[in-house]
Amino acid sequence: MKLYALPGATSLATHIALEMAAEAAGPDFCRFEVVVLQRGQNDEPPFRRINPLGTVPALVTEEGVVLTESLATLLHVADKAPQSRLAPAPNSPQRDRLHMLLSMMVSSVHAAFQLYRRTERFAGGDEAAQAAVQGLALQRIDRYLNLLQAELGVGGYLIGEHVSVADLMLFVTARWGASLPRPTMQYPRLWSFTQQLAAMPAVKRAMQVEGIGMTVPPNGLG
Ligand SMILES: N[C@@H](CCC(=O)N[C@@H](CS)C(=O)NCC(=O)O)C(=O)O
Repeated sequence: MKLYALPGATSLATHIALEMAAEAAGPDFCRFEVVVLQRGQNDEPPFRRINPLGTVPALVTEEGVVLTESLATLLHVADKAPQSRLAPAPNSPQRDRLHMLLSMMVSSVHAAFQLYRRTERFAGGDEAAQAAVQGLALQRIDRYLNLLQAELGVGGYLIGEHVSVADLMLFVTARWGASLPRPTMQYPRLWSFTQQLAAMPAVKRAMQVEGIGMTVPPNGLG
């Protein structure tokens, strides 16, 4: 498999999933490669030929199919390595919960971050309009971070006692949130979850390959 990523972008969740899947499945897991694009390279013809939208993640599967959209890439990797327990078994209530939380994060929550961090795409160059959009985006993000924090179970994860791909998406989201006016550190259970994940070897490896730490620029990527 080959994953195209931008440093610290949504693709980080799929990158960590690949690391965790390989860790759990050992030689049974297929070889994978991660191509870390630099900002702007995603708009250039070589990558546009892979994903015409220019967005990451883009995952070339073992079958040679290009999968985009984090929901699809995360579930693909999880299902390739059931030993990793990154996704509960299909047709179980926990799998339904995984779909619900993942879908919320990749659609509503990600969109709210885009409103805040890529405001010019929605409000144009008008500074007053940008400030209004950012204010509304922050309210939405706060609502979702509170909700997701409340969804963390007693074991500290979103689903049961084991890390799932929903947790990986939450980690990426919480990392972005560290640069907000109300940063993730002010959501105590969410921040403790974030630190717990940041300490995992697979997370550290992926972040090292992408050349990132826990500090995030306040705008730009998203
Ligand atoms: N709905 C997509 C969103 C993908 C997306 O917008 N990714 C951002 C990075 S977080 C990106 O590629 N941005 C580059 C751009 O829009 O130019 C998903 O869930 O993967």
